[in-house]
Amino acid sequence: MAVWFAEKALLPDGWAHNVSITISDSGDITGIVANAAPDGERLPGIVVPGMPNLHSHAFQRAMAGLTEVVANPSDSFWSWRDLMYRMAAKITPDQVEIIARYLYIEMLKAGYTSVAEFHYLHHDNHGNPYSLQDSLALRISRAASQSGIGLTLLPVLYSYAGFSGQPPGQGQRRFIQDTDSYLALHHYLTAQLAREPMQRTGLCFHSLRAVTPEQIQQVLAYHAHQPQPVHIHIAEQQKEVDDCLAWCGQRPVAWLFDHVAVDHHWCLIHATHLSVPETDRLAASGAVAGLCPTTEANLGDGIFPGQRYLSQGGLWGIGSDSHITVSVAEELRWLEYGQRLQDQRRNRLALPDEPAIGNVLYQGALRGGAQALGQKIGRLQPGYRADLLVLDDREPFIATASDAMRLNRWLFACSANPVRHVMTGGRWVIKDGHHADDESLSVAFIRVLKQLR
Ligand code: NGQ
Ligand code: ZN
Repeated sequence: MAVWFAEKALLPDGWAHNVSITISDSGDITGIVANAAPDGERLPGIVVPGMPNLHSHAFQRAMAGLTEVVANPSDSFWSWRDLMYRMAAKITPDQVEIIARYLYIEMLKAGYTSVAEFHYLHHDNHGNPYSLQDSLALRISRAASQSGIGLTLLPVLYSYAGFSGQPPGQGQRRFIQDTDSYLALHHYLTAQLAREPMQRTGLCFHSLRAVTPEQIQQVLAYHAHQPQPVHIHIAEQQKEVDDCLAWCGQRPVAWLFDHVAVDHHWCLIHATHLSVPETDRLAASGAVAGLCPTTEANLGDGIFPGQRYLSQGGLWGIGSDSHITVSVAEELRWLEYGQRLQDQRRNRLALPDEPAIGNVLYQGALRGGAQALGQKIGRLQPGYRADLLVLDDREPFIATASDAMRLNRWLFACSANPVRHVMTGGRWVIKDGHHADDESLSVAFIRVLKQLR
């Protein structure tokens, strides 16, 4: 057991002062007392809960920046995807693990203390399955445990290239499973991850394009006795909406709600293109909208109807997805800025009882992110995992901020990252901006980038 003392800490209902935080040997918070007498070791700075990252394709970190080159005048999400397939086709198991380890350390430094990995890289480069013991998903699990980040591992069911069961293309050969092989992988990984205290599995469908309605029903029926997080990409691009309308006469989110019991276990990734009724249904469902503003901007997806969704009480969280950038602040800032650019107004994502945008953004992303990962995280509260950030109180904007303005100052004013120390599961993983494996992993990551260039 350890007792820490923070002069300022962000609790579920706001900032508290002189907070004593007790953490068990197993890494959970067992006591929080505000206005306490100084006791225990002082946390050198300002304490906030670590942020869950609810959407990641780790291998895509290796191609960040390389696709910002015009190949043809109509470059789009779909031409980016072809380049992504080319990267996915050649990557080796060792490379997957090194990229993920390096990325997860970048995430920790950025303030993400857990990640949901949407993992569909299943087979070797000929499209032949690995044995379960050699599955690439285990490389992800190992990368997470070695970096110290929490993990919700989402092995992905991916069977088809488009609506109505179109046969997969050559570029998708490493992704393709049927329902049985998917369930076997999920079962195996769940047993393996039971040994990792900060890891769990969840269910995942790549998209309505990549699975049939029957497959969704089969997987959910198989797991009906044990509900768990369920993630899906949905309505990311207008073309997906158009193809879905051509397939069934309904928009993707409307179809999902009419055919599947979407509840608080679900996380709908992107959900960019929503009609007003779809926005309101998603908000009322208790499911999480998994927003990835920097990737959605990078890929030209569109803008999520954030203001309406928040006004309807919708839950949401953030993901760094393709990892074009790895920054909690940038993700949250762009969520708000997208709304401003679209509406030609300022301060869009306020709530009736919370006028400061930074507070709405940070607390909202903690709540939705934790729900989407299905873990006891995202709150400095007894019973939750001790995942926390210490912000540098020597940083001028952080040092001088009032309680009401502190998150606004971080998210909208700091040009450098003020995250100084990071604790996950009660252990320090980032100290003064550094991870114990920084040097060895930079060398390994440089080697991988050269190999993949
Ligand atoms: C993915 N990426 O699965 O990596 C997707 C695109 C697709 C993002 N949505 C590929 N950012 O939709 O098939
Ligand atoms: Zn994605």
